[in-house]
Amino acid sequence: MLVLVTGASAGFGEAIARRFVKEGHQVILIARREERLQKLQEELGNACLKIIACDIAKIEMIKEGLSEYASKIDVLINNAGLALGVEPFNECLKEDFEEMIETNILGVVRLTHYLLPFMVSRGSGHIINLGSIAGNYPYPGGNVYGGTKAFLKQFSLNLRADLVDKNIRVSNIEPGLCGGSEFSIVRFKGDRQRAEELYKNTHPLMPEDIAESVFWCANLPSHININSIELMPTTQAFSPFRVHKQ
Ligand code: 8X3
Repeated sequence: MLVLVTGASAGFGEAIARRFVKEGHQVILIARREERLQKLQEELGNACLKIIACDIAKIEMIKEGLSEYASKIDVLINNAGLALGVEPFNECLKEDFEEMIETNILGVVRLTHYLLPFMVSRGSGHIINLGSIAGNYPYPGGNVYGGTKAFLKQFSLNLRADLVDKNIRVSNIEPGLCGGSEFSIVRFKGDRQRAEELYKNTHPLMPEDIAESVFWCANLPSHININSIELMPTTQAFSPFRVHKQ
């Protein structure tokens, strides 16, 4: 299979790329950080057909980079995404929530809109979106991030409705607490200590666990569509509703 992974220079994206290459598949990788992408490409060797060092918001540049391969992509993995800040929404910065919407929603929609017609005309393909438990359950400070992930969940299900007669699969992977990536360092605006605290003395998921679920979805027989997978570490669960008392 030829697999396109966004946000591929670290974390989930890197682990997903490695997982597919390990089983003999080919990958194309998109991410902002060119040096890291180049290093990964060197490691992956011939299995990595191309790297595109570009922000997911720059769809025209991505289209140009993909032009030779667009009609051949079997699996699109919309992984690029971020949480920026954990303040209540009334204290959120405009540039932060706009960047989350730009990357987590528009980045996915634009790239999917570009590649889907190729899959439809070929009569095969699989779109795998990286959602989050934050799209299923609200938590304080999740506001716009949770909203973007809820969008991905519903977008994935609605694509299924459109594509039922096209032999194209759509899956939404919804991880909970996951360490081993830069996700929380970005979420806490570079506060590494706070990010480390979050994962300390617990046993979070790791990027390889997410990669495993993505790989499993993509490698099931083609008549099986996994609509969604919600996965949490065993050490994460639900809290009671919060009640404010005067
Ligand atoms: C984020 C999941 O549990 O770190 O997508 O808030 S969690």
